[in-house]
Amino acid sequence: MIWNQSKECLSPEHMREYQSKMLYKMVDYVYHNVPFYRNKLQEMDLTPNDIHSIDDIVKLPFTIKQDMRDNYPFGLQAAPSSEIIRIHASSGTTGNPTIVGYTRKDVGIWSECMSRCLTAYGVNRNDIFSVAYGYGLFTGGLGVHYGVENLGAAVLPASTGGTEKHVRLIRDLGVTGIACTPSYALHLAETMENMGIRKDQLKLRIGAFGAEPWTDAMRDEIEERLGLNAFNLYGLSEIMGPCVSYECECQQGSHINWDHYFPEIVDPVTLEPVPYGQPGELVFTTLTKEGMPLLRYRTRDLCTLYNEPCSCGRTSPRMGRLLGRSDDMLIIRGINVFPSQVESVILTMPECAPHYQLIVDRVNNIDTLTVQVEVRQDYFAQGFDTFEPIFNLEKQLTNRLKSVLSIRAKVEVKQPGTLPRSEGKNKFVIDKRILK
Ligand code: DLL
Repeated sequence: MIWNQSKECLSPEHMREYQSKMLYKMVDYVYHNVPFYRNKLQEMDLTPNDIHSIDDIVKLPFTIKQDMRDNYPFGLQAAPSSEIIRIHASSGTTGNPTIVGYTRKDVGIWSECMSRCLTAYGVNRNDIFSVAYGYGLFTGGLGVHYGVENLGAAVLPASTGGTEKHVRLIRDLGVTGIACTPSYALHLAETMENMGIRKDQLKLRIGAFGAEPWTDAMRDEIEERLGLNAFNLYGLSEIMGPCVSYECECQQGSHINWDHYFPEIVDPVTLEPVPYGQPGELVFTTLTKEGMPLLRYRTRDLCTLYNEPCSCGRTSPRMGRLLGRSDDMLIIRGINVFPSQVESVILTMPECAPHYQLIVDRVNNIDTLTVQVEVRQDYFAQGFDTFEPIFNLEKQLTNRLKSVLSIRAKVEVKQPGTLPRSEGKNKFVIDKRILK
């Protein structure tokens, strides 16, 4: 089944015409409504009239996360605040989070695109669909929720946590679909097994997984343990949230909703365009967004785009699995964490030396973060070699990190001189999660 045949299967020629028209409109819109873009375009001696077709996108300036930080909170917003009906936030590299405001039309398009994803997975009005992404500032929960409602299936807004209760509800209500991070799906499977519940007691048949990297081996394991078909769901808050791309039944990459989010691949160093079939950094331009439209937003996600026809009939290009990132962002329990955020917290603590290390691991399918940091020599000499001050320091740091990162980290304060020092490229992060 296809949710929106006229858009998802539009011939590439007609889609080009449509995208060309929308790109002109979008550039005109930001030129007149976002001083940041007007200045950038003027610096490059560009006006909306220089946009004649979608190919002219390469003339436009890039946008990066730092631009949002510099224009915090609403500097990149194009719509007047009276038109904004929803605000989400995600982590920035340090300090300020990225704020994204949505108009009513944006939320409608988001739901439409999300319904396209769900339909491609095989979800229909008879399904009971559990959304186990976090509800709140994160776009996962509400984003998928609205798509399920728009499609007409029944949504169970389970959110995260309370896993045993959730497993019981999945069994008792006959829940047929679920959306969560792939690692949470494995945690759910484990909890279910520990509760003595077998997968043949459940009616689960479809899973929509994303928000963090996963592999085909994880797909096989989730499908085997939960007894469902697992599909990829990709998105990012800056562009919209979950719904930017989705797998169809062919599972040969994820179809991009390119009538709304126009993709390009560029070389992350030279920023030159990279052709289909070759890896590089994924860049999106929003073609229809009103709240916070973005031109050529550098996602930092590395992947390859394919445009060979897909036997499902959809004509959109597909993105392969993510190959990594061109920055140092970590995704821990589905939450974006930058080592620089940890550093900024450590630097506020006079007792701590600027020597630290992040250790990321996965225990029982749940990501863990340990932050090791050295105490300063002078504090060490003045009593910070005994249990109590160290314990209090660890507690204080844990709380500060929690409020900045939104996840709990285990803090270990170490003696001066015990953590490895950089040799050339600093290795602050040890990621032990093996994604095979
Ligand atoms: O993670 C939105 C989302 C929610 C997507 C639920 C899918 C499902 P952010 O918090 O802004 O938004 O994080 C975006 O997460 O740039 C990728 O690095 C990573 N990511 C998202 N989906 C996938 C995926 C949401 N399917 C960042 N596979 C992106 C691998 C993913 N990584």
